[in-house]
Amino acid sequence: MTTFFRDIAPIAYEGPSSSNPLAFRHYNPNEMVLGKRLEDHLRFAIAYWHSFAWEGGDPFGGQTLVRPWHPQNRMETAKLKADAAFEMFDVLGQPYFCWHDADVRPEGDSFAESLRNFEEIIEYFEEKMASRKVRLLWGTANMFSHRRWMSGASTNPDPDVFAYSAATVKTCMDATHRLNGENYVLWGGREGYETLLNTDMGRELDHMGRFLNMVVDYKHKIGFKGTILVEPKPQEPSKHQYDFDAATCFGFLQKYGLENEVKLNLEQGHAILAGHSFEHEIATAAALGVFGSIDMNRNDYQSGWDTDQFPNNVPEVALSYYHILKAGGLGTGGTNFDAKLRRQSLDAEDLIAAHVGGMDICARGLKAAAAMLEDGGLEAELQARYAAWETTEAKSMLASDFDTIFADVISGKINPQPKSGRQEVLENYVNRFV
Ligand code: XLS
Ligand code: NI
Ligand code: NI
Repeated sequence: MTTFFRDIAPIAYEGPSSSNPLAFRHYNPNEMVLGKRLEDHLRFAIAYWHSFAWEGGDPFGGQTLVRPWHPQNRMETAKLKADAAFEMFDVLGQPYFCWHDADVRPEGDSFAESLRNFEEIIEYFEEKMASRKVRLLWGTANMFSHRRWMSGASTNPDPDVFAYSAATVKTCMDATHRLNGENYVLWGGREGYETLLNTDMGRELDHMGRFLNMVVDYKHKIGFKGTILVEPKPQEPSKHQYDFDAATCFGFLQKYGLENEVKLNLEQGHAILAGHSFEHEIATAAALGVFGSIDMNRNDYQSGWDTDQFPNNVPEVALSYYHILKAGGLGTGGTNFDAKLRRQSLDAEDLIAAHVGGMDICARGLKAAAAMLEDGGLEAELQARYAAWETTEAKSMLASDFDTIFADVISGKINPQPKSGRQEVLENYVNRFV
């Protein structure tokens, strides 16, 4: 036992009228929504990096958070950090967690030493997981923090770094497989560029495509049944990230023959950075058949960078889950809180309250989304708007050609009459549910 969370009891559902900051007011894991438990809809995960590895630094100052598991460069403290992490999982009762290799183990002096450290921690996790319900949603490799990745991982101009990246991902996939992870994620933090003056973009994209094919081959070779996920992000840290958004990623997957093997892990804040709404990214991925999982957070809407705050906007979250439910739900994916405290939020209670609030917001959002689906108002409006496409005339027009269509238009048989798009009516409709 660490002493970090000592006074905090497991969080209970107390209902909307509760004023206890450490109780769920909307997230009741056993509540049935559309015939399924809320916990099984939302599939919450805690991100090891933000909650346990991040020390509170920002571009202007270093560490503000002081934890019993600091400094993080020793095996002893890595185990203490794992103890605290699992204690928090016991407090929150969420079903999943996620990690990068670099969050959980100290870096060694060689690849082999880093791997020994990593494997020891994975074994430690395995022991802890044996007596708990918490499972691994996904593992991933941090190939962006250490200086060796500064010019990219699989897209590095140096083939030795491609090799180091391949060996690193192999070890992270092995560890994910060993812990029965349900997905494996690749976020290309340094897969992009700062200037074309020193970058051969076509070659880098080919290397990234080859690398992802190796990931998929390895998945099949070891019999990993989870989903391989790529996480789009448009900028930060590279000025031009190759995995810009859902549509860009789909084009990339298709070019390298991976659209049936790889899906997307979409993040709220990344969607906004790309100039989209989160529901746009979800609907795009769903329409293209590559929706996988979500990283839930929010950015500060004034500062314009990836602030990774906890979500707090029910109407936004509701529309996101609406499109997720329409797409058939999260599947092997989940709702991973890729979110961190503000650097002044020093206490264990802050960390718990942040997740309690995030889980409640998501629960409210999902319930509102389910209510809209059950009511069917938006679907009915959509059907009405596209109803003319169901007529035999429209269907045969679609199967004809320009000359046939031209004949109908020039004869005056076709003469379009504009109809209202009813946006305000629809916005008012949504407002009844959120
Ligand atoms: C960074 C990304 C990262 C991925 C995992 O912006 O969101 O946290 O989710 O590497
Ligand atoms: Ni992010
Ligand atoms: Ni993320």
